[in-house]
Amino acid sequence: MSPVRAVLALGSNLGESRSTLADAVAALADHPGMKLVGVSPVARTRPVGGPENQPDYLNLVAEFETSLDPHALLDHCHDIENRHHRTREVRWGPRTLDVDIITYGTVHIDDEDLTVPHPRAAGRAFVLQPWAWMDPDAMLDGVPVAELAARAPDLSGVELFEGE
Ligand code: PH2
Ligand code: MG
Ligand code: MG
Repeated sequence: MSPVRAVLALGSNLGESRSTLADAVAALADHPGMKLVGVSPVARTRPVGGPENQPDYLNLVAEFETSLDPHALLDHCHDIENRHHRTREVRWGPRTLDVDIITYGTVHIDDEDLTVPHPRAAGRAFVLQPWAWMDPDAMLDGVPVAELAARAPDLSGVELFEGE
């Protein structure tokens, strides 16, 4: 199988989020079927959905060249989440680490385990804005990511994270 470009989105709003995200990108890349192509700057983002009063998130997007098929890539993402003690309790609730597959080449998948492109990515600035920072020419299903970011309802809650 020839390698495919996959875009992954990472988020964290519990624990040492900045180092969790850095460790997770390194762990994702540390696999024979994965090669890191690019990482976005980190965004500090207000939570979208989920319980009231959860902490702000740090989010980033990373692009990989992968020889894993989509479900093997999903398993790899879950492995890395589990290493960071991710528990799955409240939908959209606070988490140490979330790793989502946003795109897998231009492939469309919709089965019980995986929907690609990610079904909500086109409307989420916490994914789109870091992605556009990383790759100003990126496209999602034929639409410029930067354009989608500009009209996403949560754009005002997304800012560049410069450390604290
Ligand atoms: N992830 C969610 C739901 N809401 N909000 C922000 N700001 N960042 C996230 O990563 C996020 C969210 C579901 O995975
Ligand atoms: Mg998610
Ligand atoms: Mg997820």
